[in-house]
Amino acid sequence: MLYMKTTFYLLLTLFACTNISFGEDGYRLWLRYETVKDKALLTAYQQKIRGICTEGNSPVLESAKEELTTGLSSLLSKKINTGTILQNNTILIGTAANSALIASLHLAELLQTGQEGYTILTKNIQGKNCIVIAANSDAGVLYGAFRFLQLLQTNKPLDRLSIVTSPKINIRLLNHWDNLNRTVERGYAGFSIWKWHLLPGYIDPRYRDYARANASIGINGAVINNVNANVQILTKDYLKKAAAIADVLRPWGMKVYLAAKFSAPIEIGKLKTADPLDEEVKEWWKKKVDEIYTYIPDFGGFVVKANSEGQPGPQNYKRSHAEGANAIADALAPHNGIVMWRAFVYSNETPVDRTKQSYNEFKPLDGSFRSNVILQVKNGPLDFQPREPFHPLFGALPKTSVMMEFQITQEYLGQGTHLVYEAPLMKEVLDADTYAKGKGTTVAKIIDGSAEQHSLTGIAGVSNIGDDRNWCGHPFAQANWYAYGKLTWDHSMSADEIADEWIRMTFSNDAVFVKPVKQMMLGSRETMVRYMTPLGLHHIMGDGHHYGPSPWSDKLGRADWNPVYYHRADSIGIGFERTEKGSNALEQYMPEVRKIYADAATCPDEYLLWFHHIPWNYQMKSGKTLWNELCTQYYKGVEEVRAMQETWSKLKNKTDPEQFEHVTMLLAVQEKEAVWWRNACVQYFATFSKQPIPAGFEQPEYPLEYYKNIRVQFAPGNGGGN
Ligand code: GCW
Repeated sequence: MLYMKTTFYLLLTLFACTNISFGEDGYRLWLRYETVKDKALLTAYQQKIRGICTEGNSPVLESAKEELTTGLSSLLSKKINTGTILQNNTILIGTAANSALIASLHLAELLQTGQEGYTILTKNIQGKNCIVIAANSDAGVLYGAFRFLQLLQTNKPLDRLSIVTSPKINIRLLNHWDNLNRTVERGYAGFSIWKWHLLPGYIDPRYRDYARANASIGINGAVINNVNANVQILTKDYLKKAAAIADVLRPWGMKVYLAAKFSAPIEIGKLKTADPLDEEVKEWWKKKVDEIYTYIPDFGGFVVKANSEGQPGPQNYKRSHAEGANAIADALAPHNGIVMWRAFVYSNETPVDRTKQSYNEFKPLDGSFRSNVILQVKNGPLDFQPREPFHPLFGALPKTSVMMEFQITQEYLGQGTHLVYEAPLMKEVLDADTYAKGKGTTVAKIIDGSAEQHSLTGIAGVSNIGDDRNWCGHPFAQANWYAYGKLTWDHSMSADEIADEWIRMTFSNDAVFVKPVKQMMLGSRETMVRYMTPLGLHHIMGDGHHYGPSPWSDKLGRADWNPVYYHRADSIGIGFERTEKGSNALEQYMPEVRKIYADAATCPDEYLLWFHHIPWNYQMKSGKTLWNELCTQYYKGVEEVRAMQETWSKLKNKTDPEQFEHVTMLLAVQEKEAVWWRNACVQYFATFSKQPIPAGFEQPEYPLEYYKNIRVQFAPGNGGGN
């Protein structure tokens, strides 16, 4: 045993002495806890941190203690003692309820930390120099422990700590679009991490690491199955499996939620109807929910995708979405469970403008949902495109709790191969001004409940996690999981700040590495917009799998599934007219927002073709014609990917060789695909503009027909059953 311990510390020292670590496979995510490289800092940290003092016990507190102990011993390359006696240079952790020491401090900070927040303070207690991590709940202590470790991981000073924080949003979830057969809808990182067939008997150690990672960024729950739900999840066998997952997640402050299929009363309840106003149906949901709570006592609730993309829903029975949601919500209410009812709906009749549907459907229902129903609204009115304006439902439903749904997985954002840092996209939406209650009513203030005084607040991110060794496929895709989590806790953080933390924790604190990588990440989303859908274009990707460009597609079953429906290119120009001259989708926004977008002259370039059909020779703000600007954007996008390759190539000796190679290869794929997007789109749109690609730009390698004939077979994430 002693021998093993010595070897462990020897190894730690060995790693600490070298500049880089080898064989980094990404499994540890941002929780690597590599020994602090800066010698002076390491010594300072070692002196300040001798041990951990904690009183009381609970599974969550145990997690906090364990994480701190392993994290600190690795970061500081020394043994960390834990005990109940306060000594000099100890970290005191706990709540006033479980620690008499903390209670005796009467910390005013705890009045501001709410249920899940925490405070981290440098404090002299009874003549001893301490660091206090205190909270009102064990979960708060856990979040504080992770934050403290993060301070060391990112080499921050510990001298005058005075952190007081609490999450701005209460329900902070991942949505897994994971099928019971372990395929993942729109997943690009392998199969589902949930080994359903082996549950509940075999508990993959990965579940715990998954929970740790989520806790480290403040995520407090997960919907573990696809919104295109398989009704089996609500059967006894599967509930036992879900309960086994819940047991692993619970000590890390996470709750399990399930996606429920509206027709469950028929499919597994053997009833004749799923009509939400039918007494037997209501009774069925009540019994089912009661049963779930016998397996999972802290079950969070359901997400429901109804009357959307073929899923059954209340409209099958001529009932409204509110009537549907309320019937299920009533069953959950006695247990404090919630229903997250998705607003991503569209009717069977092809509409004038698909982006108007969700608002048209839900706006009239404001005020008719139960208090435990929260409407889950995608960030934009269409569908997770590289860029969309914010969804007009944000700010339009003052009497309804509304939560955000982001897509972390990169369905439309380069899938598994493109380096796209999504925090700028998320921030763009969160910071958008709805003007719902005057200037400054941002989307963030709608979803954190502050604008309209809602206490049921939530945010969901469609997970990008799979069973790939590194969890997310692309090493940089981990940053999107991380950034999403950070923003769920504090949407006022900047994309820059979050990237900075992530790079330092995941790769290195070396400024020579951090600076260029951060720059590359921060620009990457705009770069992707440029080579895929510049100037407000949208939905011009491949059919079904959504991989690669296909702006010419016009043969799909419904008009609004086809790219041509969205770009509307013709001999005059390009773009979807959404002002009153066209579909008037703009009408769904507040007058101040309308004013910004209604006039092509003032509408920002980013949204021009989203809201306007613009003539090819229209003069843009840049002075160029629309056609020239469109080409310029596509070409610039490709150039920027090449610049990313250049930046990365210079960092060869600054990071782990395995990861370096991985990213190098993926950037090469991204460059090829960016060129594919550019060449396909520019040549296709040229058939309408009847203008050549401007002089000076490299000519596409192949003619348009070549790109039209590319058939992508077996692209991941598409189909596979649920
Ligand atoms: O973007 C679309 C996806 C579907 C998905 C749907 C939804 C789960 O292509 O795969 O289905 O959105 O959000 O329901």
